[in-house]
Amino acid sequence: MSGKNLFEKIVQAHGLDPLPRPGDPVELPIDQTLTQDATGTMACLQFEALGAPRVHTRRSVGYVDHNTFQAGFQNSDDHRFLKSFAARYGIVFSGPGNGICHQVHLERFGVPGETLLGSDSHTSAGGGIGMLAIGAGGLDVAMAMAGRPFGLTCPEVVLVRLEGALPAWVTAKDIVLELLRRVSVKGGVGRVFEYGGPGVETLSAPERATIANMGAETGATSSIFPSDEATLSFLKSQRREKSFKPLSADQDASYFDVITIDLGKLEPMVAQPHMPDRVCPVKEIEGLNLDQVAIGSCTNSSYKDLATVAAILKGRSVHPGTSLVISPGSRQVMAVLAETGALKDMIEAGARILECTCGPCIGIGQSPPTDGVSLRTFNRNFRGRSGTLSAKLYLCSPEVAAVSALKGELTDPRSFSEPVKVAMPEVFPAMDHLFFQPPADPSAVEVVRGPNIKPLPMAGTMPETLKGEVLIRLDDDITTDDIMPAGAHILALRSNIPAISQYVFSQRDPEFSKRATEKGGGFIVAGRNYGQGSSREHAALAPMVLGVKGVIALSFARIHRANLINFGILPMTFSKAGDLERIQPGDQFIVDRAASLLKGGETTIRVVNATQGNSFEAGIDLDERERSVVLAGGLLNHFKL
Ligand code: MIC
Ligand code: SF4
Repeated sequence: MSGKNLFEKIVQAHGLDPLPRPGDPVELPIDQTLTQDATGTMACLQFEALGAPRVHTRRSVGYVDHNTFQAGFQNSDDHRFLKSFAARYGIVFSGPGNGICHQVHLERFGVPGETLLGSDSHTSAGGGIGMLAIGAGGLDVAMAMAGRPFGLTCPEVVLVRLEGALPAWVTAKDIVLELLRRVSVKGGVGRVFEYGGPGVETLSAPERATIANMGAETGATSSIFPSDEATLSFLKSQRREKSFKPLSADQDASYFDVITIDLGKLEPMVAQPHMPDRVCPVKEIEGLNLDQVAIGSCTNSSYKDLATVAAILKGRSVHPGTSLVISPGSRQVMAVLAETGALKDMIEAGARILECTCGPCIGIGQSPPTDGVSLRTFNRNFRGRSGTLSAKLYLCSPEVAAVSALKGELTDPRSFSEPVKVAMPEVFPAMDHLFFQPPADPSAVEVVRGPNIKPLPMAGTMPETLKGEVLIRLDDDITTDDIMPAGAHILALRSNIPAISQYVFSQRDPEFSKRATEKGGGFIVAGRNYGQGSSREHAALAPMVLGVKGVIALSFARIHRANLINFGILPMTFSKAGDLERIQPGDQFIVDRAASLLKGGETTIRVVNATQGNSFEAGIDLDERERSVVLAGGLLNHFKL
């Protein structure tokens, strides 16, 4: 019998014994949860609907980090609601300005070996310190807060073996960009990437977190690193060494597959518009003029990242044709940058310093000009995500970004100067007084709601026959940003589903919402990897409100598929690509006996195209729990039945 990999060790320590096999439905106990403002209001309303008096996890933290713009009362009301909700139900509250959830969670709350479920796709960043950290929809996180295990399909575990050490100017970001180049934005679906090999020990915990974070762009369920000396030294710098626990895979552990990356052979990389897997070496497209350079986000806003940026900028000046904007990942990062003078170096070089927030990453402020080119240290470059539909977004490391900001054009830093070295502080300021701990007796706490916080919409049980028109036909890799766009204006409506529903597909097809309402709903058809990207359940909840009954795609992204099920929308898969090609928008579909067939455990269903007078077979490959959830009209109904 072979030894165990890290994923198996962690799930076994959480009571999954015998170990599940890839493809098995799993109920994973959750130790910690995190929520953020953009997905958190819904998760809170759902938690309330479950009727639990208090959270049941070891630790739940509620962050406000995405929309801290407060243009109008909507945001501010959400923040107030979230703060009072946290106090009422036993959640630690991290308010606006404290920093981006993944960075702060790593610094102050992450524990190697524990499970973390977050209502944000980049929750996987926790894998940088050996957590089994998974992104999910808000309703799944609400269930976990209420003490229920997380239902998922057991992933295949792939070893990413790192060999050698990174050359000068090549970084952790280039490792994950290389992974994306090789496996694509679909290559991680149904998988966990587990890192091993001698190259691992050359990487610090924040560097590992960069990789685990952006593993989300491959569609992976999670990414995980061992917990070792580097983890201990990170936790010591946070005065949290008590949370340390060594963790590694057995020497003879077995894996579904092995990907080897020779770090010594990597070079600075860049992802081109409009997908994070359109990766090439920087030198191939060097010289590209830049309107904007944006440094920050949960992928690259650690102290090491930003101190390196400051050292590059020190005594120099940002190119006059380029706007450089920097958003530190957390207050402690910002405080140490201030203390060491690095902040002054950034300011004097001409950088525009923002609050510690997601900000430009999600189109909240700093949108590039029309047709503008923006180089970003972020993790997503989907069309329109910056708030400017015609902008072109490129993704790179902080080093490439800083050097390019000085030149005003995309630059391979190896041609720039000797590599810079930064000293890491031995200890970071904890600033724990800036987290609000919930009171032991919450009976006096009132949950405060503003007028933008609307009641939770619920679907009815699934009808026997699904009927309606094809509302939209889409191609491969449709993102949740396509389905439910981001940006300051729309994000302010995250707790107002009737209002946000008017924006479904608004950047692709501005008439979608109106048409869906007029037709009384219908179907969405799409290619591969439908719903990749964010965990936002609004991309399922809003279509549900518009009457969408089913989505037929060649394949689905993990979190979005789960969200569709959670809101009673049936995900179906085309058996043949040709079936998708034949469909025209406006075709009338009838799926007879859908509920009975689903109940009976059938794995295929016949879809009749009444307009074209033909029919095709679609897969309904749902496990038992998923079937009952869809039949009940969603997870909340299922739970209450
Ligand atoms: C994102 O990066 O797309 C977000 C915004 O963080 C989302 C969550 C959301 O839409 O609120 C995510 O990654 O899950
Ligand atoms: Fe925030 Fe961007 Fe990270 Fe999402 S990817 S959590 S928007 S910084």
